[in-house]
Amino acid sequence: MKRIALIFGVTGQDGSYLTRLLLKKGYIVHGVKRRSSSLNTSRIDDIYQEPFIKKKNFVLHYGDITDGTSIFDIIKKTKPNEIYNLAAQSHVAVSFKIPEYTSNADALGSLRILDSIIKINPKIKFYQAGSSEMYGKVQSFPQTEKTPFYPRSPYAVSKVYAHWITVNYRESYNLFACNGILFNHESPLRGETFVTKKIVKGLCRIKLKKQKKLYLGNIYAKRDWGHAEDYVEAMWKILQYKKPEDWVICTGKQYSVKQFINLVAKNLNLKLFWSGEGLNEKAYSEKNEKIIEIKKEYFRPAEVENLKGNAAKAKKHLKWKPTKNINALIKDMINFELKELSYE
Ligand code: NAP
Ligand code: G4F
Repeated sequence: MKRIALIFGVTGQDGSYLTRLLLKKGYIVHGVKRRSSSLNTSRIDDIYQEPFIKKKNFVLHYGDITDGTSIFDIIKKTKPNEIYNLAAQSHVAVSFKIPEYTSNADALGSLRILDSIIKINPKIKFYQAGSSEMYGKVQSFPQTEKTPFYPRSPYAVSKVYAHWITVNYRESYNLFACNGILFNHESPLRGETFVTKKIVKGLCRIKLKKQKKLYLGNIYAKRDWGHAEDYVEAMWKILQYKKPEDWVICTGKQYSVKQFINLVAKNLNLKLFWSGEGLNEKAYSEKNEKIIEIKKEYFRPAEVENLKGNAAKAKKHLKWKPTKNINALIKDMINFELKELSYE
């Protein structure tokens, strides 16, 4: 019997990599996409061209994580063995602008799926896309499954709710429901307004003289950045483990946004000269052109300054470890961007 997976958030960065992984493993994959006035399937359209996929093994359904009726109907119709909840308003800064919607989608969305599972088939395995943002104002270092949460944004507060409702349904109804606590993971398919993609795209365009300047916010925040392709493998492993548990997935290495900028610039052979402090900090090119400036509008009302995880549990029990370091990630992102720019 072929295994059936249902992915909420199939059109996102992780949805795209997870779909490819599961199809390669022989799953039938159902994905939930939102109705949108412009096309929102660009990350998954080319999956149909892949030699490993039979068209009938990948099916898309219209639905929305804020709409309980569509969630219930899709789960009932597709009869999945595994559900991956990747759907979210996933931008932390935007969550301060649309806190109510973010909470509805990111917190209650998970509840809606869990509640449909107990009504339709409690044997369905469930993966919740948790986030290192839940550690927020970090209470210990590095962060593990035991580190207490201290969320710093409506996004992170919503993810904490989703985390605990997943634990609660696991304990109350004996569900195979798991939380992945994933640290930042990036790729060529990363959304354009996240900082790594913004930096890679911006510096590639500056290098090719298609753009003059890049505007950023807090470049002293530190993150533990991995590659999304590695992290979707962890999601799958989490649901294959002998019992349902919660897992930290990270690289254990930390860089500041400024270090990330410098690494991208080095890879592009762009020399950067930094000067000034705070909002006046700037980076200049060899020809003394202002390339990077800091803008207040990109700072958040509350910041998460310092994330670095410890994935010892996943390494030991899931036999998972990241295969791509920061340099491999940056090279992958740059190569993709330069190829895209060559079509412009
Ligand atoms: P992403 O690229 O922003 O993708 C989010 C997905 O959710 C998209 O398919 C989006 O659809 C969909 N979505 C948003 N609102 C929805 C709604 N109301 N109903 C149905 N679908 C909706 O995010 P990602 O980077 O792939 O992350 C996947 C998940 O992991 C998210 O839950 C995120 O919060 C979480 N996470 C991400 C990271 C990371 O570093 N990437 C780390 C930890 C946790 P559209 O394409 O139509 O917008
Ligand atoms: O790339 P970011 O927007 O990612 P952030 O806020 O860490 O959230 C991402 O990772 C989480 C996992 O920890 C996910 F749960 C979440 O869904 C998302 O995928 O920002 C990274 C850092 C922040 O400290 C931010 O203040 O970069 C700083 N930053 C500086 N200038 C900027 C910018 N962030 C963005 N997006 N844009 C800037 O211009």
